[in-house]
Amino acid sequence: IIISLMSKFRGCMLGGLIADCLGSPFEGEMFVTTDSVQKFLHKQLEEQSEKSAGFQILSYTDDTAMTKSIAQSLIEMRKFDPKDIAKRFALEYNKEPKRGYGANVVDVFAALMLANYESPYEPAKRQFGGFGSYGNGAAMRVGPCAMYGYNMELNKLLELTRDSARITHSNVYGYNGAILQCLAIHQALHVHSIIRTLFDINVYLNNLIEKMMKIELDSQPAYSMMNNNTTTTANINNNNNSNNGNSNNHTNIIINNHNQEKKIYTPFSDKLKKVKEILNNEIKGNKYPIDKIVACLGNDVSAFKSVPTAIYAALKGQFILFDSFDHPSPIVRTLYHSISFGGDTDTIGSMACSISGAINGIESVPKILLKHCECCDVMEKYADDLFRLVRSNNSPP
Ligand code: F2R
Ligand code: MG
Ligand code: MG
Ligand code: MG
Repeated sequence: IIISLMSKFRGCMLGGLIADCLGSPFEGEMFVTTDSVQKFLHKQLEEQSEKSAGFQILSYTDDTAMTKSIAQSLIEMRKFDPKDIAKRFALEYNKEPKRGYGANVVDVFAALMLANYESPYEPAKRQFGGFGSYGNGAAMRVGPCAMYGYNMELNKLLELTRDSARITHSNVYGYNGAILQCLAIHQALHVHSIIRTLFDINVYLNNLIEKMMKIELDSQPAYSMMNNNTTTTANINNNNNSNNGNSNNHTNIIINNHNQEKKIYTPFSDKLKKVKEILNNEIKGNKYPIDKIVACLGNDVSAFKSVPTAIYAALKGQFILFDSFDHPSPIVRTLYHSISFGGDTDTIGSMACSISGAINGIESVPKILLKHCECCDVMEKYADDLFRLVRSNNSPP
């Protein structure tokens, strides 16, 4: 099956939307039971008229609000314009502040507005005592960058994505998480048929690991600054929200030829290797309980403990395994896994389903789920506009 690029753009945009809307009722719940997720999804998938009593329209959250702002800006400006994006973020927030934004990012919006959007990277740098946010708020909105950059040279795409992130997230974990999510979508858009075999999964992940490794080797100064800091809340290993056992496991000690120890930090690449290991074992028939996966990959609002989790959910959803939700669509299975992890369900779901939608196209998104979501017509239009922009401008500046 060959899926058209337009279908992939729509799948990416609307996949992100449905999972934001359907995932948000579970956001923040630490222990979600698979029974409750199954019941919820069965109810949303039931064929019923939108006019029937009790038909639920679910609201989108900050994930979609910020994705919309980036899409609108790229479409209207026909280029990446950080001041314009900053302005759209702030105005959108002021118009509808109750979309469940991150607790701290809202201070960036206020500071951006106060400075009339001059120096759009400065307010974010002042967050968290100068360490910047490592939340997943930059990764969750990166879909339009991946689509806009479909034909871009890799280095240009990376620069654009990093800069789109830095408007709110200046911490290396925040912007590298956004870069990883962008590359995951970008690769998914470039995959020419569905992912069917363990071989396909390993090709996809090896590509991602190779690219991420190079990026992380260039990020050593920023990583060591974060990891040497043990006194402030900014140290990601000391994050109290964390429920994983991976503090320190992303440090590689290298002995150089002067016999000195040198620490090399490749946290996201290391997590991707774990994703690969778990998926290989699962596809070969080994079973992992959900709490073990969550302990290993994470499920919280930090980019480090949510972006690799989303990539895992997207890839696992391509298969029908012993613990899959019984549905023919990979995007529905991905949504089910994402919500079952608990924690940041709207965001992990939204990132995972935008990858899945980019692989499988809009045909994989059940129409009935779209009807449950606020704003799906607008999101579809943005996907089409971005598609036309990419087609008319084979390599955007
Ligand atoms: N905020 C939420 N969900 C909770 C409330 C939703 C609920 N429905 C309600 O409104 O009642 N969800 C959204 O936030 C996440 C994205 O967050 P973003 O944009 O990254 O925000 P922020 O504030 O920059 O970071 C989030 C938190 O992470 C911790 N943190 C980040 N950097 C830190 C650092 N350097 N040191 C210490 N802590 C750091 C802080 O606790 C931040 O508040 C998405 O889930 C989206 O859906
Ligand atoms: Mg949200
Ligand atoms: Mg909030
Ligand atoms: Mg969230």
